[in-house]
Amino acid sequence: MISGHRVAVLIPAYDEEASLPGVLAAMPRAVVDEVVVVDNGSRDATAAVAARHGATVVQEPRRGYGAACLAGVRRLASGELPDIVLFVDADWNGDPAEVERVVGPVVAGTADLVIGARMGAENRSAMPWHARAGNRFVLELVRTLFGHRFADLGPFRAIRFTSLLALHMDDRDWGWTLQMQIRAAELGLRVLEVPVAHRRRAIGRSKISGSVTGSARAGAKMLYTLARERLATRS
Ligand SMILES: Nc1nc2c(ncn2[C@@H]2O[C@H](COP(=O)(O)OP(=O)(O)O)[C@@H](O)[C@H]2O)c(=O)[nH]1
Ligand SMILES: [Mg+2]
Repeated sequence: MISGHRVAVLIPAYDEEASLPGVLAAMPRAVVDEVVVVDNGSRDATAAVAARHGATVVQEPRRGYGAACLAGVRRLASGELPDIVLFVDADWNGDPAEVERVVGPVVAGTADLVIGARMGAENRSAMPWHARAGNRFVLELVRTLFGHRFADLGPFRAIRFTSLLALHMDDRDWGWTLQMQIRAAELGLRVLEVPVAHRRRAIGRSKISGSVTGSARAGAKMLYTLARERLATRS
């Protein structure tokens, strides 16, 4: 609880038994009220590890990053409503102080969506070239097609819960973060990007940007999302 704001953390997880303990331990208790881990059909002990470390576990057997996030949002909407949702990847190893930096502007009422943008020199080595290139390409298309300028599509982000519900998110895959920021901007929400450090996954296996084909697959999903959003908003 921070200044009377209930903060829920949502972590989509697929085979993350190794990295979850570190992520869950890093969540500052002074800020975070509840952690929901969505086990997206993991073959390892993700669910048991998450529960043991105090998280609420939601099962979503239908695979997909967005599908997992949607399942988590549905759960949050059915309980004690949070004021703010913070999305955190299961391999996150940023500085715990960043949690407050990303949540802060929503608490202060100066932003509705705060995107942790992976900027700065230290990130250049942490993100493989194909992930960086894909990110840049997609963001350039967003600028051309929608006129919205973003520095990143990073997963680490905080959003006011009522704003999130107003976006009627439905992307079930890697287009999730892209859809969120396009819709937020189109709806006229106040979107802010704050720089965060991005370090290479310390433990466990990278499933997307760990390989060129992984990045390409995620990029293709994003282009699909981009086309869909463009057709929906300008028809
Ligand atoms: N829901 C869901 N999450 C996934 C899947 N694959 C990876 N993830 C999660 O998405 C996040 C990013 O995956 P990661 O492997 O770290 O990708 P990278 O950062 O690009 O290397 C992590 O929290 C993973 O657990 C999947 O198929 N479904
Ligand atoms: Mg990762």
